[in-house]
Amino acid sequence: MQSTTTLSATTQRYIVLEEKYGAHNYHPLPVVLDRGEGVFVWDVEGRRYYDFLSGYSAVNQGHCHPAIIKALIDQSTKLTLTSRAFHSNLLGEYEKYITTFFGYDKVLPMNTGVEGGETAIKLARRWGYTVKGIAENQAKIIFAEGNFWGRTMAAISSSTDPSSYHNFGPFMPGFELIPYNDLVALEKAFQNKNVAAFMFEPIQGEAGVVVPDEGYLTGIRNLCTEYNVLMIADEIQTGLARTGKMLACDHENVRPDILILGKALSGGVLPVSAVLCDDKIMMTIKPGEHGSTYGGNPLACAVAVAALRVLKEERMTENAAAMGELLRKEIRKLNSPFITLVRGKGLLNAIVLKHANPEAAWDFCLTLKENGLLAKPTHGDKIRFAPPLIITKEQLMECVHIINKSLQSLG
Ligand code: PXG
Repeated sequence: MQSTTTLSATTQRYIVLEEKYGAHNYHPLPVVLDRGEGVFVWDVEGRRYYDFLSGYSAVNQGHCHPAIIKALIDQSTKLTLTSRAFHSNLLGEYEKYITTFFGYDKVLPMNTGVEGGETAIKLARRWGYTVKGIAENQAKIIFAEGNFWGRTMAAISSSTDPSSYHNFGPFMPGFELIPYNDLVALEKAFQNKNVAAFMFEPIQGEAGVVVPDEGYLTGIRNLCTEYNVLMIADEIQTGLARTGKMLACDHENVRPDILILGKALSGGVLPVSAVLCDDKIMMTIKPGEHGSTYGGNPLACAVAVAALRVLKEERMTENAAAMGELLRKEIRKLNSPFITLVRGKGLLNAIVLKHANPEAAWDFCLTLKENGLLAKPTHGDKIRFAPPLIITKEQLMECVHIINKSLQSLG
């Protein structure tokens, strides 16, 4: 690990300040950023980097996208928050826009991704009791091992990662785990009549971009329909053009019963999440039974419409598909003995690094940083490569060059 003493005094000052006054719940790379534009970010020394994390896929549209920032600035001078105690002139417009965009009857607006997940589970439980007829407090939600959907008590209650749940118990009851990418296990779990929903990521992001077999999504859809269980797709990381389709479920033309979106729904500008479903599910929650001070605020509505609009207008889905294909092909062509695997869809990719040194992935990210590209390891040996979806072919090839140069130094 690089010690902060090798860093410039300016960079070090910012890092020391965070370490002294901030909780130690993250382990960031030693780089201090103060500006972003498109696929680039700059540090406080003025050095430019390609951003290959994109705020964990929140910045799909690129940093400070002009149309999104314009929507933010224009709306911020008019009205930012009404609370849901009153109506606003933008909420209905936004709700109409996003439900038409994704083809659902209704949307429930929230803020962070994990709140979207919590909301989806509440909806599923309520539907389970009032529509499916599950006995009181008996509802079960099934999750896949390796899932990640945030850090609240409910989210860590479904986690199989000790660094998420250890010493934070007791946990939420009514959650059950099965292996990911395993339709036999799913059908077995569905034998229990109390199962209300299966909540899953179409590609597991934080787990290291784990892509399931083709047919998995279709299999989930079919089993959910057959057993009257809600299919909840957490597309917070996979959605919004990231994987080369507007939704990752579109790769198999599958429509989830409940769709959760977040992250890039604001293009990285502010926390905006959404839960979409049809009336038969959404209408089971009545006035006063769920909410959030900031959910559906006018500023978020204006930003979200702009964030969705530019995805379509600038054909980011198509670019993500083409550039992702190119990135995987070019990395495979490098034939590095240190890369055991390149996987992903669109611009949600990861490499698996093989090296005698257990710190190799971290060290490799430090070298990438020195060479002008920011990426972050996950689960030790995996490194996500997920640039903004507006990256051009020339930029991508420069990034492949940086990756190649950095691999040489692993020696
Ligand atoms: N669902 C998925 C699939 C995610 O990747 C969330 C839900 C939660 O979103 P919020 O906005 O509540 O963070 C995520 C989050 C981290 C981290 O360390 C978070 C994510 C990915 C990697 C790291 O917080 N995604």
